[in-house]
Amino acid sequence: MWTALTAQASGDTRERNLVQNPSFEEVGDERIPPGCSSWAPWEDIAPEFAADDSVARTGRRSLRIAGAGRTGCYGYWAIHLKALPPGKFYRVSVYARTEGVPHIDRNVAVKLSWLGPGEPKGLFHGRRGWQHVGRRGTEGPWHRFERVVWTPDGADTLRIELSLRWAPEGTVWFDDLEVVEVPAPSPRPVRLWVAGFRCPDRTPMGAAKFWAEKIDEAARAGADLIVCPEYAATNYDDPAELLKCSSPVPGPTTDLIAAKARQHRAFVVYNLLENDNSVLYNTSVLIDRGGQIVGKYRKVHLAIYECWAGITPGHELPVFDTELGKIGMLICWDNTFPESIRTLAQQGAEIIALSTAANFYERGIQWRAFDSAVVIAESNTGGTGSCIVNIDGTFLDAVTERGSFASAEVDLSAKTRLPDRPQFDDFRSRVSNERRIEAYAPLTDAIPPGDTAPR
Ligand SMILES: [Ca+2]
Repeated sequence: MWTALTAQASGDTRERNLVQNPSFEEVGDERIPPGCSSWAPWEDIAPEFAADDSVARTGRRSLRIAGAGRTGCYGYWAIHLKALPPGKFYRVSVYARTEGVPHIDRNVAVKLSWLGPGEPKGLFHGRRGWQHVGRRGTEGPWHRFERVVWTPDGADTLRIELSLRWAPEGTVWFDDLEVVEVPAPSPRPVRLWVAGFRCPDRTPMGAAKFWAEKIDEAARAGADLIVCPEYAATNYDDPAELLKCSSPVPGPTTDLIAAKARQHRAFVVYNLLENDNSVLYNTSVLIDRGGQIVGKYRKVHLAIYECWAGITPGHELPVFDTELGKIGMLICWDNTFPESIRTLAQQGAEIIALSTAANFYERGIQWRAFDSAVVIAESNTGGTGSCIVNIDGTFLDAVTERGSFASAEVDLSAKTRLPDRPQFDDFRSRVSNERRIEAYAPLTDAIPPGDTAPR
């Protein structure tokens, strides 16, 4: 008690590990570390559990699970932390090393379950949410798993599961489990603004001047990120006209938009027909508060008329790490392919700025957001269809009449819980971690050079 009081009085903020025996050095009866228990669904698929004196990250011992040659092997070491107060945040971390494990992110899982007092501790019922702890890096042969979690409503017990699954020839060792209380993450509010106006001027500078005025309007609404719609130069029948509609990047049009971004201290996503030495791209540019171009992306999936007109596709779906958060951009037809948003989400995108010229995403847009747990800010050239969709697929705001805008604030630090569905706590992490890329080979199987076989 004296130590605790002294630490408090001196403002010592050293983190205290809530895990007893975190390095698994002590062992009790049957050489099981106190506080740990092993579990498998039934004997035929049970892996082998042991405290291992031959492998350790620190001290001289670790927790081992081996697949024991059993197809379908599945089991975990469980550690419970009880009497945790509500509304607190914790950083959970553990180290693991493997041998003979085909895919560490599939076959080794560090999972958390939250249990309430006095509830049945069944496999499914009684859990008040669960979360994955993702792999964050390596230190020598050891992989570090880490994440920050919080005590959900009604829960007071954290159950940590250190598991091996579906790796009959694999072995995993765990060591140095740590759970420490950390401050609640700071809010990360971002006010999004999407245009619902039709631009009457299709010349590059005419369009830029029109959108510069709209950026003034967005700034009055307090926007942090302003999304302009797809430029959609109208005359795709006449290549000479199309060239006149194009602009270099950077160039006079982006300079004008950048000046507005700087004036209003707002981020802007601006779409235009980019001319790069007479090669044309449908390009969106991300400009920061200081008026600097953070990056650009060129539409990957071209509309068929764009192909006919001679526009060239881009080949990348980049994500830009900004002071607002991680931002990905999409242009119209790119969003028709769910792979586009998933590719951005897997790179950590939190906000997708979608510039469109067609209003046929109205229903699909909600599933696009839900599928990958991202915020989508869509601005449509035609006006209606512009909207802001939250990570759970709900509309935060939408333009229903042409000539207005939609605006909403999102907190990117918020727990990504789906309302009324606590078992989906942190849906984004689950989607990311539970993907099975091994089964997606037909999606990612690039056409080899010279391959002309029909597909
Ligand atoms: Ca140890």
